[in-house]
Amino acid sequence: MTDFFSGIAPIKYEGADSTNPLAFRHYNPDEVVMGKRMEDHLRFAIAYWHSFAWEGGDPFGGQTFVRPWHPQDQMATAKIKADAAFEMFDILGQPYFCWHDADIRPEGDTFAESLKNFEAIIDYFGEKMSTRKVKLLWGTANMFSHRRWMSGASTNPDPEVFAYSAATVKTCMDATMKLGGENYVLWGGREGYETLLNTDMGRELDHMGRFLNMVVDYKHKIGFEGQILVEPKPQEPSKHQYDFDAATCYGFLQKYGLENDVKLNLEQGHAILAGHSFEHEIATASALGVLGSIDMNRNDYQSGWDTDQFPNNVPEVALAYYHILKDGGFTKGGTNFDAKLRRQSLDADDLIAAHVGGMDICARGLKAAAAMIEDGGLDTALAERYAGWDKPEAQAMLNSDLGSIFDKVTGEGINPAPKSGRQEILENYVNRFV
Ligand code: 3MF
Ligand code: MG
Repeated sequence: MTDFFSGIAPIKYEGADSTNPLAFRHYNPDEVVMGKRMEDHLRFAIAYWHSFAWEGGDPFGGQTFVRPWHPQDQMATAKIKADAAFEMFDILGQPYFCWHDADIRPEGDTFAESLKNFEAIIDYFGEKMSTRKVKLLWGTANMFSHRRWMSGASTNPDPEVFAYSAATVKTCMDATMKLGGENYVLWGGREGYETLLNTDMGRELDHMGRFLNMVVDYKHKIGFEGQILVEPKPQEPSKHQYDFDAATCYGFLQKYGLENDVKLNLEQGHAILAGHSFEHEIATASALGVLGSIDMNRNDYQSGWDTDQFPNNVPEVALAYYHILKDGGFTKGGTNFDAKLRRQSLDADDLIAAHVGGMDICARGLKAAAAMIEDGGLDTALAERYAGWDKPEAQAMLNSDLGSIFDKVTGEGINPAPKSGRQEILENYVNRFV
């Protein structure tokens, strides 16, 4: 037991009229939305790195947070950190959490020492999970913070770093499986480059493709039934990252024969950095059959970097869940809060309130998305817009050729009349629900 969250009771649903800052006003886990409990739709997860490992630093200044688990370079404090984390899970009651190896264990002087620390904490987690409902949404390896990864992990010019990466991912997949994790994620923060003057891009892409194939082979070897997910992001920390966005990742997966074995973990802030909306990335992955899971946060629209703030924009979140529900909803994936406090938000109740607000925003978005689907207005508009394609002669055209189509256009004097796209009418429609 720590006393970090002392005085904060488990968060309850009190309804939309509640003025209690530490109550849910929209997230009601048992409420049924489109035939499924809200908790089972949203599948919330807490990210260990932002909530417990990050110390409040930015490029201009170091630590602002003072926590009972600091300094984080000792096994004793790693256990205090785990105690506090599970105390927060008990308060919020979210069904999942996620970690990187480096978030949960102190780095050792050797690979073997880091692994020993890691395995001890995984066992400690296992004990805590055995008496609770909280589960692991995904595990991942941090292959971007330590200086050994500065030139990449699987794309590093040094084969010894490739080897260290492979060994690291093996241990993280083993630990994810041991804890019953439902996904394994790879985000390549330094799988990219700073300058082409020192980079053989084709070789690096081939190594990354080979590495991911080894990950999939290992998944089958150990019988891991979770999804393997890659997480697109266009830049930061690398100037150019190979997994730029959903469409780029799909092309990569196809080239290396992985499109049926690997799906995507999409993040709101990364979509914005790539110049897309979040719903664009979700709809792209859905159209390509690779929507896996989401990292929920938001980026500041002025600053142009990855601010990882908690979500607070219902219309944006509603459109994201609209496309997730249209895809059939999460199976193994979920909503991971890859979001951090502002560095001035020092207190334990800031951390709780941030998650309470984020969960409520997502619940409101989900309810709005479900209401739009149940109303069917957008489906009707789409059906009307594409109705011409339901005609047999339109379908037959797709199986014909340019010459025959030319004969038809000239023979029948085809002269298409432009029709309104009705964008403002549809935007007004969405605003009725959000
Ligand atoms: C970086 C991220 C990462 C990934 C994480 C798991 C540190 O912008 O979003 O968080 O989510 O590495 O893939
Ligand atoms: Mg993320």
